Amino acid sequence: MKKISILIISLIFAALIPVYSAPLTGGVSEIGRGNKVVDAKTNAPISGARVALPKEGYKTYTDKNGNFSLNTDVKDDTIMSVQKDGYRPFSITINREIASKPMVLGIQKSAAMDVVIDSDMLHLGDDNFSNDSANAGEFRLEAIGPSYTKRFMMTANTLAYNNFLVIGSIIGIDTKMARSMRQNSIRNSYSSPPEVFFNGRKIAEINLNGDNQKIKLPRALIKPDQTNEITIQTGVNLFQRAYIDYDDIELMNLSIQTE
Ligand SMILES: [Ca+2]
Ligand SMILES: [Ca+2]
Repeated sequence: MKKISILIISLIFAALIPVYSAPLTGGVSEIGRGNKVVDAKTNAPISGARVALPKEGYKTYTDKNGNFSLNTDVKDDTIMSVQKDGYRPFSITINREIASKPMVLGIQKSAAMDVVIDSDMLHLGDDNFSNDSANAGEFRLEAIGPSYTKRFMMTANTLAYNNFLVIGSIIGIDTKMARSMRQNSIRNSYSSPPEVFFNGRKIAEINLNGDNQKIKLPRALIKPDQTNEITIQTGVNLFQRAYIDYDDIELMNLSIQTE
């Protein structure tokens, strides 16, 4: 009995030693440190901004000097978002290389006529994708299907300006152009581009992944002081004939901005 308890105690100590010794030998990683959120116009630090990596289920807030650390592992491309009351939703696609250097993120004050359509991360597609797809390793949210539709109001005075649908960030597009830009490593296939519809008319195709993509809303299609509708439809794998394989993509921060 005594031998058994000694054995158990030794096993507990053996299990604890690596845990305690890790910080002594490994030190504190500098990756993800030295980051800051500032006002894009004044460069003033912004405290209490919410910084998130939605797919990693990670969030943190900036301190009183606008500083924040990313205490999580970043591998492939992933979307980082910054939210703060009174400012436009901000997002940027980062990866390990980008996260390993200090990031200074300038966010813009929101304008009176801005319409935030969606600030959540959306996954379009069918949850069926190759490991070679753009950002395949990062998908965690379940797909909501091949398309996303949202209705929103636009006031009559927007007609005096240029209005844009702004997509904060988009990843996972596997078009021929995305492949030629080395945004994925698929060799044998590609997909048609995601399509954007405004009030039922196609207004754009999105061929590349990236941040802050702006699509002009044709003035003639705007319904002033009424409900307007935006639809984003993901593409299909053009080399899969046996069944429909929608291109799995993720996007974040949809808004209407006026200039
Ligand atoms: Ca798919
Ligand atoms: Ca994809």
